Amino acid sequence: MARVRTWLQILALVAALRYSSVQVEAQLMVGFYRTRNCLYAEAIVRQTVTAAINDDPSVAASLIRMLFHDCFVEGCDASILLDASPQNPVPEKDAVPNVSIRGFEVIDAAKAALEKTCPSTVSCADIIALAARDAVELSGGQSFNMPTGRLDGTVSSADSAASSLPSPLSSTIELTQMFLEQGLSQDEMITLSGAHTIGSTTCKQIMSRIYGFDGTKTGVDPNIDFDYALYLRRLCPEDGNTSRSVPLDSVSPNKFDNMYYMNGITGRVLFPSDTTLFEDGQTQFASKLNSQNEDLWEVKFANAMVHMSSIKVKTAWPDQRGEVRLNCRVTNAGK
Ligand code: HEM
Ligand SMILES: *[C@@H]1O[C@H](CO)[C@@H](O)[C@H](O)[C@H]1NC(C)=O
Ligand SMILES: CC(=O)N[C@H]1CO[C@H](CO)[C@@H](O)[C@@H]1O
Repeated sequence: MARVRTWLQILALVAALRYSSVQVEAQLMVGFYRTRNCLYAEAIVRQTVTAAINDDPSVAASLIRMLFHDCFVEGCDASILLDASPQNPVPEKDAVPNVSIRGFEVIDAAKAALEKTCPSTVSCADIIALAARDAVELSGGQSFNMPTGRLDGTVSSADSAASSLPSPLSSTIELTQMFLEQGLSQDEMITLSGAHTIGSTTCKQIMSRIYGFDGTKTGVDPNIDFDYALYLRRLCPEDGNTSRSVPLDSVSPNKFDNMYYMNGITGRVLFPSDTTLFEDGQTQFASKLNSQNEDLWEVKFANAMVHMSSIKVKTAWPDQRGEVRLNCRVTNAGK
């Protein structure tokens, strides 16, 4: 009896998830702000992002990662932008995996420009999604339509960030599970990991793979190409400054191409969570395919970005959980 009840609960949950995701996708739409009298919403974001990237190309990677982190924690609702406040002393922004997200000032600049042209109209969540889309294209990736119509959330917590975001030490099974929990497939997980074709990390994140690695004479993780490890050791000397930056893709660090997968098949990716995609029998084949067919991967990447950016979006008016924030760093109630 208890077992039957459990099954019924699972079925009900599956039905509910289905229903809610269908509803959500029906409500986001390409060009939403044209229907809200804000013809130039996307152009204004684009202009701001272009200026920021011209000024500092490394901003592109941060903006793409920002969308990933926003969407995986409480849905794509700009919760990642909220600053600490007395009511919410430890927001998502301050969670451990978030330490290095940058680019908040680009979102602020776009929001300020939008508030002048279309007051209280364009959500911060949509700005994040559009900025990430533009960052892909401006770094040489595919251009694609990004549906809009998200509302901004009113909750943000470091705890949920810590539990929903994958760790760079995750295995294929763990990565797959975490993406599935967000409604994304294993293939989408592999496809989206290709974003590690731009951007950087710091030495401290990789030291344990290139020095004193357990059980090897060289001290290097045997899943890393040895010449690549020597190159990394030059960038990150053993007793040097571990805050120095290391490109995720050492071949074309600022170009949004499929080099991540080419690097991966030769053991030249940085995190265990990258390496596993090329070593595990479940993911090896798809990773290799992405290395061989850049056009296919670019299209899959665009589709997966659109899918990711629909995770648990808030679109219904009026709804206490959703609003168009006036300042992306605080909720309209001042929290
Ligand atoms: C599959 C699970 C993933 C893990 C475990 C992971 C982990 C990481 C880690 C540890 C960093 C370095 C952060 C730092 O040291 O500053 C990083 C950087 C980055 N990640 Fe991921 N990531 C994953 C998936 C994704 C996805 C889905 C995207 C976007 C679609 C993404 C985009 C990026 C970008 C662009 C950077 C460079 C950021 C910068 O230069 O500021 N990652 N990731
Ligand atoms: C370490 O490197 C970072 C980034 O390059 C720099 O900001 C910092 O000042 C350096 N610290 C020391 C002690 O040299
Ligand atoms: C730079 C930054 O915001 N660091 C924070 C990251 O998260 C830890 C743990 O919550 C905080 O102690 C840091 O201040």
